[in-house]
Amino acid sequence: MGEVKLLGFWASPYSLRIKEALKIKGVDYEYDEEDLWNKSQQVLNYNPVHKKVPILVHAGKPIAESLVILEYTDDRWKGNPMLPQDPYDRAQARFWAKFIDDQLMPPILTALMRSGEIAKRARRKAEEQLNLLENEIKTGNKLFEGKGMGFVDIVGVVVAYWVPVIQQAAGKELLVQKSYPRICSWANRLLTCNVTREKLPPHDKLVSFYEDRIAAILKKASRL
Ligand SMILES: N[C@@H](CCC(=O)N[C@@H](CS)C(=O)NCC(=O)O)C(=O)O
Repeated sequence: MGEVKLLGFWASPYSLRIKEALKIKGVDYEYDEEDLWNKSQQVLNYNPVHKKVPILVHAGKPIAESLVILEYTDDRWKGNPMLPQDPYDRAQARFWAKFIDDQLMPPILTALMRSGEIAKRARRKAEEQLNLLENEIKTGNKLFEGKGMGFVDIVGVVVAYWVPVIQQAAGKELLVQKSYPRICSWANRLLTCNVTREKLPPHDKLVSFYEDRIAAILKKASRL
């Protein structure tokens, strides 16, 4: 099948997805920890478009973007499928994964990591999106049952682990049990799964990483 290498970053929720997927598939790989403030030539060569990690290199060929890598991994190593088998269910899984990355996380991150009017506006948007997800889970959508780690579950770990960490680092509350009980139950199920628990970055180290990031972002914004 060829050699597998993952270029990642310890605090990256996107890198974690690929670590989980490779674990689920039972694929051995070499791991290169990247310095995102001093990117290696491999990152620039393998992902010239975004210059971001994760990047999976399989038999010398690079694949970038976590959702694309997850699909590649599922197609390439057939055991323990992550996407559902039924075409409609697969489409739904892709839809909700994209929703999490494109619609839900950006306003949450802005609400938590910025200040003032920008944060306030983002918070309203984030609440709207969280309500959409809460209502979707309420309909009984099977993708959020959190039984085993499917495609949407793996993507959802960013909501389950990173959002509470960033909330703590920012000293703000947004995703809370009393407002979003179904999202929080799903998140708790994801975090009790062994594959997730084994791979998560250490909690306190991650909080302090985000405290520094938030301080840097706010300092930069105050100079503008
Ligand atoms: N949409 C990308 C996001 C990846 C991403 O944002 N990676 C961050 C680390 S968490 C990165 O490499 N940042 C470097 C940079 O922005 O220059 C994915 O799903 O893989």
